[in-house]
Amino acid sequence: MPPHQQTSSWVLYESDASKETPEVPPSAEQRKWQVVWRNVILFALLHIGGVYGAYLFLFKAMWATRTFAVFLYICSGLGITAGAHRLWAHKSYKARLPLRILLTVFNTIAFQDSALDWARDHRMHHKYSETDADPHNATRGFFFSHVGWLLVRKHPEIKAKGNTIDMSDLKADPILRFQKKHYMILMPIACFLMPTYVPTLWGETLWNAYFVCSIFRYVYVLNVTWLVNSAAHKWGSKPYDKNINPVETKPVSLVVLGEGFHNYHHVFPWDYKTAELGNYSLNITKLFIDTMAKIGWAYDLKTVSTEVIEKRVKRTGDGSHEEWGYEDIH
Ligand code: ST9
Ligand code: ZN
Ligand code: ZN
Repeated sequence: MPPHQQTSSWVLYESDASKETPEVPPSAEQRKWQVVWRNVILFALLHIGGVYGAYLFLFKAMWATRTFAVFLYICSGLGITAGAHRLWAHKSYKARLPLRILLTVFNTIAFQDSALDWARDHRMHHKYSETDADPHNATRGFFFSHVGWLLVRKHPEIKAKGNTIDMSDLKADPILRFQKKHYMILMPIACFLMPTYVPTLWGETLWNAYFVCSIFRYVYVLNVTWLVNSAAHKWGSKPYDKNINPVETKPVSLVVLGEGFHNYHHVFPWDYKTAELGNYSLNITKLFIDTMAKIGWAYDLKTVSTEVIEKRVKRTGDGSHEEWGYEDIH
């Protein structure tokens, strides 16, 4: 087995501050694609609709409709960042029932498949990062890690190694089971019908409401999410571990509600901030979780000590940590 095919020793909830990473970033071997043409056609149509929706958003829609589209972007985005990612995939904090229900609703508006399936793929992405068992293996290039992985059958390694992922914690949650069981009813209501209906209450046309608040908003949130798999595995600095591909990128972080500090996140995946400091302006998700903690809906927020971070920066960082100015702030 070539070195990049070997499984990582990363354990989901334990500190991997001492984990050794290969000195040469991995690269993928040739692969025969089994293209799923249904997805190619649906995503092509969706993106054409998305571009048209962007035009209506910019030039035609009512201000209330535009505001509602942005509101849905933030809510559905939080359903992915605070819900599927930081709460369910990583268990970086705990949430009480009302927050779990709210995040499930937000998550369903985002239509990125059920939170159970999302978390399963994401746990694979961390455990088998940049190998064939990583669903969006970034060593296969920008396009594959962005959207290509949703257009082809999964690599057999994903299905083979999938059973090493313990999902019992999430399967025990009746809300997540309910979402998965009724996904094909809940998702169309949350992602398409509700966003199309609500703007008609202030006099918007069904046409504008559908293309702006459903299609454009959905395509936009999909693409910024995918940027974390593509751009944030490619262009940026590596203050915490220079031997892996994930990077720190402020531009991406800005549009993904604080999820662009991806070098940090891959090194310390259990930190609820998914960043060293979690500057509010670039990390709306941290602001949201902190607010939920203040009202008692979120608790047990996990983070990483400055000493552990500094040790790791010295041992495997690319030297860019100082440029980020963290030393002065700590
Ligand atoms: C979407 C998801 O877009 C995006 C996720 C992005 C993740 C980003 C992460 C970055 C960090 C967080 C940042 C967030 C930022 C957010 C910002 C917001 C502002 N383990 O999949 P199937 C087995 S979704 C174990 O059909 P195929 C299993 O038995 C977009 N087993 O494989 C499974 O059956 P079941 C909307 C696994 O046939 C069976 O295989 N959704 C695993 O190869 C079949 O699985 C779509 O467009 C595993 N990991 O098809 C749907 N995986 O599920 C697109 C599979 O019953 N997907 N198995 O247990 C598909 O059509 C198909 O999945 C496929 C592969 C064609 C891609
Ligand atoms: Zn990643
Ligand atoms: Zn993650």
